[in-house]
Amino acid sequence: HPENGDSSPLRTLCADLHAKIEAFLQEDVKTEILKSVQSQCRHSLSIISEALEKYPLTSLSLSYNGGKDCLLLLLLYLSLLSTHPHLPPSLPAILIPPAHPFPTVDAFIQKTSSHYHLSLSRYTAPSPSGMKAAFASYLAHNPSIQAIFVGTRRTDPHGGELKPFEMTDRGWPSFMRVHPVLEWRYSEVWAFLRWMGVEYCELYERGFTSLGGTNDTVPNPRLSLEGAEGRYWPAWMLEDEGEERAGRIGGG
Ligand code: FMN
Repeated sequence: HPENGDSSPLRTLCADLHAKIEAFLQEDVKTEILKSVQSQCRHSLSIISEALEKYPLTSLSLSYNGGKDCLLLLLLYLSLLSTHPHLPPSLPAILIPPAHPFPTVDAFIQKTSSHYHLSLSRYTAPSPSGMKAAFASYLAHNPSIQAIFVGTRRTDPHGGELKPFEMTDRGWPSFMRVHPVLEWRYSEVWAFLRWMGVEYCELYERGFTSLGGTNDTVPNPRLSLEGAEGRYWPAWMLEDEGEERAGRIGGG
């Protein structure tokens, strides 16, 4: 077992998550959805392992915005770190919030970045082109960072053509994007998070299925509770996965 930091809070957290995810993978699950979640987990873990072989931990960061997909990614990443020999006290992560963030999402990010021991660099309210500037600044201030885990899935607006390991596009600050959860379907993400019993952002309990900013995100109309105006089913009840972004305004 790793020689130092055995009882650091981060290592304890990683060990707990590792045990939980291993138990899930070993379980003789009965439903098709949980079987597919098991295979998605194995696939994602293999991509994260590959990243950990290719890059020293000090050169890895995580794009974290408090959403369900990056939460899923974070849990898998932490579980694999349980046997890493040299864990820092906290892990590099970067947040580039939308121009008009939800206070609820902010609060969730605060709470979870502390709970999961993230050292979160936050860049405030960028214009769309400000995202490049934010990454350029992040890399300039953190020159060891070479690769960033991103929770993009295939069905996201920009997810169609991505590979698990993909350098940023021309014209973007240069780093490797690592996409371990590309192939997860909407229902699988929820099945996993609910099986794990972890806290997720409460907006998902109120019918939001995709989190943007306050100016471009409303609860998903497909989840509206009949006869109870302004009330919604939780995000995980959405059956038509093609409607995940039905609460996003303006195609964002
Ligand atoms: N967009 C690009 O066009 N090329 C890139 O190389 C690129 N790299 C990104 C790397 C990271 C870590 C993140 C978080 C975003 C990157 N983006 C890049 C922007 C995303 O494709 C997307 O436009 C942005 O995250 C906004 O997503 P949304 O429209 O779903 O809110």
